[in-house]
Order: sequence, then C-alpha cells, then structure tokens
Amino acid sequence: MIDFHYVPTGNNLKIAIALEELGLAYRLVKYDMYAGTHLTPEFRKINPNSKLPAIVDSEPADAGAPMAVFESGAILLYLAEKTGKLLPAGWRSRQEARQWLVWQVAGLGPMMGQANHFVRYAPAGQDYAVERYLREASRLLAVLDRRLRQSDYLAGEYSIADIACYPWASGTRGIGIDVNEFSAVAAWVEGIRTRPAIERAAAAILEVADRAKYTQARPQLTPQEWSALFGDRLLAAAKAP
Ligand SMILES: N[C@@H](CCC(=O)N[C@@H](CS)C(=O)NCC(=O)O)C(=O)O
Repeated sequence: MIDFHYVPTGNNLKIAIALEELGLAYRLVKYDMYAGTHLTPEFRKINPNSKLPAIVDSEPADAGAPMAVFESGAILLYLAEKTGKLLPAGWRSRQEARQWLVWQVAGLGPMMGQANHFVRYAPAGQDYAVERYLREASRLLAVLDRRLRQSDYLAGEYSIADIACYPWASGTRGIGIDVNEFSAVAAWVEGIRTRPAIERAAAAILEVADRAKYTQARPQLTPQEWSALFGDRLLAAAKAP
C-alpha cells in the first residue's frame, strides 16, 4: 500500500496519474495548503521540504521500513522502478525520458509556477516579473512543441516524462496562454486527456469544490492563508526545530 500525501494541484496530479496507470493500491492523505495543514513537524518527517506531493510506500523493494519519497520527479522514477513500467526498455529512449522528466521539474514547472504566482497571486503592478515568466513559459512550451512534432511522445513511447509535463501543458489557460498556439502540444494533450487513467486520477484528487478554490483567476487570500502559502508562516515552519 502507498500513502499518497497530496493537495489538488498539477504536481500532485502527476502522481495520481502514475498510480492509476500502474494500477497500484494507494490511500489518499489530503492537505489544505491555504490552511497550511502540511506545515507540521510530522509531515516534515515525510518531506523535509514540506511540499506536496509525497508518498510513503509500506512495501518497499528492500522489504525494510516504509519508504518516504518526496519531489514529484523522484516519486515518478520510484514508481517506474518499482513496477518496471512507464520508462522505455531501450537504453537510448530511457535516457530521453529522464532528460524530459528533469527538464519538466527543473524548467517547465518552476517557470510556469512563477508565472502563475505573478499573474494570479502577486499584488498588481509586477509587470517585469509577469512578462519575464510568461515569456519563459512560452519559450518552454515552444521547446515542448518542437519535440512533439518529431515524436508522438517525449521519449518515443508514453512514459513518466509525458505524465510529468501533462498537468502543466494542459493548464496554460490559468496564466493566459492558449495552448493552441502550440499545435503539437495541444494534440498531445488531447491524446493523453482521454486515457482512462487520467480521468480516474482527476476524479480521485480534483474535487469540484477544490477546482473552484484553486483555479480562481485572482484568489483573494486572507492574511493567514497568504502567510501559510508565501509568507512568515511558511518560513517559520522550515526554521522550526
Ligand atoms: N518541486 C516540487 C514542487 C512541489 C510544490 O511546490 N508543491 C506545491 C503544490 S503544487 C505545494 O506543496 N505548495 C504548498 C507550499 O508551498 O507550502 C515537486 O515537483 O514535487
């Protein structure tokens, strides 16, 4: 059994998709990032970075103590290694899958994440930051588009690299980018969206009430919520003994 610690966002959808694609048994442990319910010493033992997603596998490969894994890219690699699936068998394609996975967690995710912050959460008037991150998000989507014009999937066959990129590429509307500007990305998103595992994953973690809460154009946070998400409370949780 795998405990899947999550909040209903794109980084977490990656893990729900992989768990569903792989048919692994999992138990959902939900947090409220606006309320800061993950900012506890208990959760920091699972993820020293206090972010979601994280998993705890009670049946690890070494038959030892339960294994906690954090960082969505590391979790995807862990699940692929555990099952021997969702990573190409061929050596060269496997290198491709790893490269696109790391590209997503080091590039597409952080840049779109910053675009999301400055477009949706930051006080108005941050034009430089908005333009900088939107331009970078568009550049990265153009890189993805070029790759997907050469290949149906990022590593030639459907893999954890596609699963990592999908939630971001399918969620560009939130930052005001029309995915149809990138026709190969749009076609690839549509192809993935109709996979049964994607529907099951979305149904498992993206409840209707949460979608409204997390996808508002300009979320109006209370001072307490802002502090937990971006402010002193977030910092204090990391510094706490
Ligand atoms: N690089 C991390 C990013 C994780 C992350 O930023 N998660 C967000 C939700 S998408 C979160 O936990 N936010 C709450 C917080 O920052 O306190 C990963 O890929 O797992």
